[in-house]
Amino acid sequence: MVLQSKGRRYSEAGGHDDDPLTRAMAPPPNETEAERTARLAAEREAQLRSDAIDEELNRQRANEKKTKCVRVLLLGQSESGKSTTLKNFQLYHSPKAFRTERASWRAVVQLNIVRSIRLILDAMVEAQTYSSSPISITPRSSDTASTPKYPTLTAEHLKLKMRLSPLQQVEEALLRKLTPVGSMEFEATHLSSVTNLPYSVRSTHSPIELAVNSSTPWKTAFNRLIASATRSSFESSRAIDFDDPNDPGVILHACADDMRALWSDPIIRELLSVQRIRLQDMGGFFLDSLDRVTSLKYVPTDDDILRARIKTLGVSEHRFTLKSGNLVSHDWRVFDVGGARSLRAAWAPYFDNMDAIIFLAPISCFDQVLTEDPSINRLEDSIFLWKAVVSNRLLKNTELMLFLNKIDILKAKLAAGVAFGHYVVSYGDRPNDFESTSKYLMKKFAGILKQSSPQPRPFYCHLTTVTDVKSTHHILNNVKDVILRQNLLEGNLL
Ligand SMILES: Nc1nc2c(ncn2[C@@H]2O[C@H](COP(=O)(O)OP(=O)(O)OP(=O)(O)O)[C@@H](O)[C@H]2O)c(=O)[nH]1
Ligand SMILES: [Mg+2]
Repeated sequence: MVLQSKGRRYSEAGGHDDDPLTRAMAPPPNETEAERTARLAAEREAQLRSDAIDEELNRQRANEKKTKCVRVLLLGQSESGKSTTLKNFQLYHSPKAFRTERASWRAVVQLNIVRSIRLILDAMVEAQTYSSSPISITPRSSDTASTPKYPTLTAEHLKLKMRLSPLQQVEEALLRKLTPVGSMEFEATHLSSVTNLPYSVRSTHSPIELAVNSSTPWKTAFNRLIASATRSSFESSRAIDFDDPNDPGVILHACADDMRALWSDPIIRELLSVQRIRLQDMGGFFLDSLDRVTSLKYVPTDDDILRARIKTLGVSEHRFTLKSGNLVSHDWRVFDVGGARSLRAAWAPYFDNMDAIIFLAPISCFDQVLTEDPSINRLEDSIFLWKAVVSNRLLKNTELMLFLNKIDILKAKLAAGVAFGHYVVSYGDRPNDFESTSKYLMKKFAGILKQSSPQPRPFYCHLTTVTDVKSTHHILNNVKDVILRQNLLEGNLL
């Protein structure tokens, strides 16, 4: 029963329904039959329109649901291979865009060559300095008895050294190209030091390396050139102005014979060996391809781009869309961060809301130390980082994919007789071969996951060489499947 009083309507329950919307919707008090029929027809039509809109909205929502975002973070110490893994994703999912950047990578490869040569020249200076004085270099503190003997450099070596001095100009020109004028974000303007030296030597080298802040578009230095190119890989070679007399490639080409002579010289090889400098194990090693990479018309191949080394300072992101078999597509976002110690504080904000982490541990580095802290062994640092990641509660629901990386270098090192057990004491006198060492390390990392994870988690581990496109694509496909399956199982993508 409804009581009417002073124009207001009250229900028996004592409430009132003088809601303005209800009043506006109420039929006029003196509605005729014809008006009523017309009103009901209009209401029916409005209802039909509203239903159609609802249907369209539901369809759109269903479509949006089908395109969910999968977020993957690449973690690991500096030089572990994070950016190289990101390059693999780019090469796989956006090959055309990847290849239009060849002109930028050409400069990085050239800079990498200059760095390798400079390391040899530095080693020669060191040999000259110490040749007539007592040598203070020791392979490890425990090996003080074994004092390395430097080979004697000849006048020809010193001539070579002098003839290669124009490379300093090349280095400066390349750095000017790669680092925009006045950019305060580019902290580093020098090249990397050697980190596979004996502990006592390493601290004497300055640890600054060419780095780019990914928030700064360093590749725009080459945009003028790239803009004129079409997007095919063949055309991208035209993006390079080969006739530019100031192209650093001109001096590099002129120095090619001397660089080759230096790198193939047996005395220089011996000198590097005494100083425990294995250039071929370092990122950005191109000395075995000098003919090709110093040719005047050199354009980097995909493989060269994967091998080129430039340190990351900021955060890079790569997006791509993947269609699954059932036609549901997912947007993927892969984040690459800087791995140097001073940059690790920037990782934490990315921990929230990550579906998976690909953690890279370069296991060939068992005999090396961190550039940023020569008192820390690189393998030890990777293990420490892995433990920190697996035990982090924010990441307890994040899928972890471990890449024990740089196995090509590990194999070469073991074959060259570098003793794993000498650096990893707990390994004891087990065989110094790849099968045994890799198995030992897998067990070690698996054990840490088991012990330190806040909840039981599967151990996904791959032995990788991420500079190898073919095997890496195979592994990344597998990783993508696992991430997708797990996320679908957990309902994150439904
Ligand atoms: N031989 C070999 N070289 C590798 C492998 N993985 C990476 N590299 C090289 O090692 C160097 C360092 O790799 P990056 O991908 O730049 O390392 P990063 O983890 O991004 O390093 P930061 O940016 O300093 O954190 C590059 O020159 C790579 O080409 C590998 O499996 N084998
Ligand atoms: Mg990087």
